[in-house]
Amino acid sequence: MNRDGVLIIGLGVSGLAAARLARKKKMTVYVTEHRRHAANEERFRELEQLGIPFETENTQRFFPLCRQAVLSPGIPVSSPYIREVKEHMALIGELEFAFQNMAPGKTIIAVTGTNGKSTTVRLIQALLEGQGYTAASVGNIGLPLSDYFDGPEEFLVCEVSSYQLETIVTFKPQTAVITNITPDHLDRYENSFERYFKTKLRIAENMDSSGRLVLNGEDDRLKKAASDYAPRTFLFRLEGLKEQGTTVTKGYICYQDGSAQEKILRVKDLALPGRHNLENALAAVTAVMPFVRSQKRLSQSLADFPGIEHRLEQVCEINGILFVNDSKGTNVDSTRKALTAFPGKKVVLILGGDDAKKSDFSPLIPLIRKNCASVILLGETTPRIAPLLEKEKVAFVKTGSMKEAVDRGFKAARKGEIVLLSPAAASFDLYSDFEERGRDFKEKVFQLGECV
Ligand code: UMA
Repeated sequence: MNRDGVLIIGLGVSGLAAARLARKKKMTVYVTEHRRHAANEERFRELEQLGIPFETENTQRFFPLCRQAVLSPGIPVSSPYIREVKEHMALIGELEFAFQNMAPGKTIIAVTGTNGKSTTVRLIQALLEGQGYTAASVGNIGLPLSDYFDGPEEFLVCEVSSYQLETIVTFKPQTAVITNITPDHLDRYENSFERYFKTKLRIAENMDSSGRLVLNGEDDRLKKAASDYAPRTFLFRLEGLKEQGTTVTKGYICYQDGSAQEKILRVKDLALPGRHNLENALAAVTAVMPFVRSQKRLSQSLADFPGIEHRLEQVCEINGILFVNDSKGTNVDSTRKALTAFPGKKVVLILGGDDAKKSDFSPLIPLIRKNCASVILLGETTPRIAPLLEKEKVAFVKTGSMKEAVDRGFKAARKGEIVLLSPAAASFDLYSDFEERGRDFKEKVFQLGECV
């Protein structure tokens, strides 16, 4: 029996992209996916068109034909099926598979971190394009690296999740950025922040001294841990930066390398709102600096960048109430950042979602007390958040749908206040992903009345 096949495990967007890549590279490929339903029907149809054999339950049927498995990031390596797979063949993740097959000549800038990844990725792409390069934002942002392995782009700006880093072997970006690391996804790491932290750092494990590692300079633990790695380290921090990297001096975003300091842009000319976005901007500048051809164009692209959908996205204003979609706020830290993005304004917060992560919501309470007029609870987390708010005497209502949450938020908010969807939880209790949740929020907002 010929054992040269590749077994793609999972037929989400990653699995499909890996299957396409394998087929283009003329590999013998099989797909195993444990569910066939309306939402993935089109993917199965594509496999049929490509002539790729598949099964709709995870069995051992293809094991004797395969030497390598390619895992989708959402499937934990510790699951019983994956343990069986590993007894029969080598296992890598989709990101690693794409990297191993990457066409030569591309520069990969990889971005990981708990929050700010997507904004930083999109901003790096915009800054590179502003310099005249071709670039794409890929990876965990929703566009698997496998779909870009032989594309025309000179730069691939790749958002990388901890899930993807669990299964790398040789993945080696030229530049890596770690935006920040705070607790998230701990359910996947036996509740150990240490394990999650170490997984994130794997982004730099194959880089050598020609690489550039961009780190959040406010995180001493990160700086210390990164000193074990080979690439040159550049930092970003809002103030007091002594090392090489990007900081704010006298109201200007400044880049410093050695003794010289270059002014890039006045902070108040940045379109992106919030302190955390300023940090993302500093990170992005630090990452692109070696590729800058025109500093004037760098300043312009930085000033013009409007932000991304579902991330503190200003939807519209109705009767003087601003609606903000932060559906991508899927963890506690991210919602804390959202709550500090509107200084001097009171917020009606729509909070809650899927409870699989069993996050501790108590770190939100001081900011809710300080910045929120009231809280609208939605989703599976309600029974765990409600008692916390009750204890702190914070006004809240429980709702059962996005429509109800938006209607209640609109009624509760006064002129000049903000209705903010920032759930601090994943969306899978009511939606297929945070994008669907964000779109639903916006749709319900648009139904309220005339937007300005
Ligand atoms: N499955 C099996 N057997 C199992 C378990 C699952 O066959 O035992 C199947 C599932 O039915 C599913 C597939 O395997 O069809 C798993 O797919 P997946 O969950 O890996 O999803 P993809 O569509 O491939 O999307 C993944 C990322 N999803 C996750 O990491 C959970 C997407 O990140 C990413 O955008 C995409 O690859 C492209 O790189 C999403 C995410 O939530 C947005 N990421 C987390 C985050 O950002 O916090 C890490």
